Amino acid sequence: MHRRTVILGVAASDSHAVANQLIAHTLRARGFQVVNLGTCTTVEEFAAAHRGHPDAEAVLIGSLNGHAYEDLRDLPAARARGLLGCPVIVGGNLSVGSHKQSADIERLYALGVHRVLGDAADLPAVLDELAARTSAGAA
Ligand code: B12
Repeated sequence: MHRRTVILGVAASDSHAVANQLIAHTLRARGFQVVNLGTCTTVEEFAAAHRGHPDAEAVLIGSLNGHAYEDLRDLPAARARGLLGCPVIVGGNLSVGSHKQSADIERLYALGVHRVLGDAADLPAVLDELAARTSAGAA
């Protein structure tokens, strides 16, 4: 039976582990194979994990310390090298400070992130939507 796979981790400068563990637990309980790279994961490490699991539906990257943009700056270069060809979903507390601006989100999309989410509870629905879109494209 085909097991749905996702790659999960926390951005390179970030050591916040709680949401990461909860997300892994929740998705495993829903039947996903979760390749969890844990905290302080570089774009290069996400790309290596995707090479090892090319069937992964998405790469899920958490960031809480406010430095998501800086940590993901290598994403366009990785894509230009043909790496990380699956959807990348980023979530958490994505910029420094309590006042969030739409520009903080827009610059993540400009790096090539597919979805930016505030709440990990939205992940299952978003993964289902992306999977449905992929299989509709393949049909
Ligand atoms: C616990 C904690 C720590 C612990 C972490 C311990 C550990 N091993 O995890 C310690 C003390 C180490 C720590 C350190 C730091 N922390 Co801290 N920390 C927190 C705290 C209190 C709770 C975080 C937490 O675990 N929440 C529980 C989880 C379940 O909730 P959550 O993380 O918010 O996740 C939700 C969403 O964000 C989202 N989400 C999270 N990840 C993902 C991933 C994906 C893929 C998706 C889709 C969604 C998603 O879904 C979750 C459920 O809704 C928060 C404040 C707060 N109350 O949130 C500050 C906070 C995150 N920390 C903060 C800061 C600044 C730091 C430090 C830089 C402090 C310092 N000067 O050293 C360091 C950073 C270290 C580093 N290199 O990253 C700030 C970030 C500010 C910002 N972004 O502007 C916060 C918000 C505190 C604050 N108000 O200032 N921290």
